[in-house]
Amino acid sequence: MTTPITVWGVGTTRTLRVHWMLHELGIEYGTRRIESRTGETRTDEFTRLNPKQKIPTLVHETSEGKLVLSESYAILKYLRGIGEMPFDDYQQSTAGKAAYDEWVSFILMELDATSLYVVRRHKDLPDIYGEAPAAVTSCLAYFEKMLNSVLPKLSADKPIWGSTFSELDILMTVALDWADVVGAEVADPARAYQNPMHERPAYRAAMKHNFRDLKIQMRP
Ligand SMILES: N[C@@H](CCC(=O)N[C@@H](CS)C(=O)NCC(=O)O)C(=O)O
Repeated sequence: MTTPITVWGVGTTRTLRVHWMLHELGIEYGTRRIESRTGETRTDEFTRLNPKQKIPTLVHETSEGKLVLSESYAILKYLRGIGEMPFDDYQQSTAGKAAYDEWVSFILMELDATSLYVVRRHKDLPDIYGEAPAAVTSCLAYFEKMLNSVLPKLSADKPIWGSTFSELDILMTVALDWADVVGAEVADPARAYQNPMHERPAYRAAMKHNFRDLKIQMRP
């Protein structure tokens, strides 16, 4: 049977975000198991689909045509829009929406792009991105400082935004997983928040799906 949704990409924390959301929503989909740093993102077929040559990439065949979407966060939001994941009153309020934007900017910019991803590039992949020990040290410290600033908002028994699980929990949990991979310190309240997320059946299923039988193991 063919399904209208196909995800290109496995084996990274960014592809995990998308597989996790699809499992949470219980949406059936197909996977093209291409990996980063294998050359598989540079084939003509994939480049026609995503000229950025980046995974994950989502393809959704609908009655209105074919939607091709890259950027894992945009894919999460799109999937939430077509799936069934309820919003509570706070999440629909103006203040709640502003808090959502605040979390997204914080996780993607402060925790991920300016901290963990820099460490990943210059500590674990120096052959591609070059060595930069001073940047690695300062980005690890910056990540810890930024994470510590939100510790009072993290707890073991509730999602980070409103009263229900959302894509923000996927972004935050995967950032914390990523912190472990690159050797950043994750303080106890963040660990307490992360542990129950790891128990979610959709997380566990997505982890298996995303990291099985890889040509290149992500963990250094
Ligand atoms: N901002 C993008 C980043 C995607 C990205 O950088 N993907 C990497 C893997 S984590 C990739 O596809 N690299 C291409 C390659 O290494 O071949 C997202 O969140 O989806």
